[in-house]
Amino acid sequence: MSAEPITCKAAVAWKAGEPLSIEEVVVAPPKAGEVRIRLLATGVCHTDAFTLSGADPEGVFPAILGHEGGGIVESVGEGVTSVAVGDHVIPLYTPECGECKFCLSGKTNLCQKIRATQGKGLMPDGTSRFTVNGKPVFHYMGTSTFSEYTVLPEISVAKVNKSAPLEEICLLGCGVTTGMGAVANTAKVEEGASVAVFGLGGIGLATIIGARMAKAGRIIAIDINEGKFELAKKLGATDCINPKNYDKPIQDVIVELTDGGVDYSFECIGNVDVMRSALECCHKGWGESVIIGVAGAGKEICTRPFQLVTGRVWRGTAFGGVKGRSQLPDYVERYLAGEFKLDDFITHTMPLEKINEAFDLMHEGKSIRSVIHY
Ligand code: NAD
Ligand code: AHE
Ligand code: ZN
Ligand code: ZN
Repeated sequence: MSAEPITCKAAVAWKAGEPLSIEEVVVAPPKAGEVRIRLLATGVCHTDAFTLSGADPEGVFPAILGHEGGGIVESVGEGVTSVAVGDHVIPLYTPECGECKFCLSGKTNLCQKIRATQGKGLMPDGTSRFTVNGKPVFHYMGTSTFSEYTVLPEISVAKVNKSAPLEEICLLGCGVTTGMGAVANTAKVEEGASVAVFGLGGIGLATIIGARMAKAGRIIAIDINEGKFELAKKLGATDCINPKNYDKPIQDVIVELTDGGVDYSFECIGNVDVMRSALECCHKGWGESVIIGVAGAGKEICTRPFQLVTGRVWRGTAFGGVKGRSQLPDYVERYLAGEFKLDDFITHTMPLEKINEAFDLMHEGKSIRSVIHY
């Protein structure tokens, strides 16, 4: 029996810079190669706020934002074989088709099979599955988790262990995986290495967890909000530094503290000036800096080329280099095995109706992750 449209609640971003508005949205059935899922929970990531602010060159409106979800497959379109109704899944903004040049390269997780349409807020066939009062509303990052139901391409869901609580493992849909993966896959931090983490939100704290798991020797946590330091220390930071307490550039402070600079640094803010500091606090000859933060339209990074000539390396990472379909289920298993905790990240939970409070809490520096429970 083919699926029918579902009318449900979603938070719609009508315009950049305006609060989200709770609307009745009609979610069309999944087409061939697509699945429709019922969300149980979604985290709110800074990237949602970034796009809502209007700073995202790919931001289109009206749209249903959200990309850190956990849900259950409600119906599947024609030809879908890898997931079935009732499966627990995490939506993937970085899909894994397994057959494009990128997937086959073995060098990247950045599957490009549907990237063009995804970046335009559309499903792979160039249309949207969402309407409000008969008018189409755009998808976001191929996931749109700020809705009770959403439609995704089959290649954009990771099937995970049903015994894992979706209200927690939704955080593996972006923030926690990104930070942990950046350490393990992108930087490949080794035992005893020194690490600097700039920005102690969900991403930075997950980076600290990853660094601790890699048995880094020293983990220096940097933030201008000292309220973040307690949790950073609990998760493994050995030093916490507020750049505002120094009258010289923070990179100079870190170079002095570490006898020449750190082995690895991670920028988890999206500030191009901090990206420069993160590179320049790396050790001459080998230090590597990984950009995780997302910077707004028109922003550019700069440093003296001499920084690179003398052996420092500048890298970036999306979703921590993790291949969602083949590797994310194992993150869930590791969570279930108790290797790391997720509840430390969840400072607030709320129903969809209060989602704007999640953005306020983030901007006020009061939350790590707010999780919406449907
Ligand atoms: P967040 O808002 O929860 O945390 C950011 C932290 O940075 C806050 O603690 C804030 O106090 C701190 N900060 C701000 N300005 C600072 C400064 N000048 N110096 C030091 N600290 C400063 O954000 P988040 O959800 O953790 O996301 C962090 C960044 O990572 C965002 O840019 C987000 O878009 C990006 N992100 C990227 C990926 C990826 O795949 N590359 C994935 C997820 C998030
Ligand atoms: N659309 C923006 C860039 C946004 C961006 O960099 N997104 C990250 C994920 S952030 C998750 O919180 C990402 O995966 N990038 C790779 C990709 O293909 O989008 C812009 O600048 O245009
Ligand atoms: Zn995110
Ligand atoms: Zn691919």
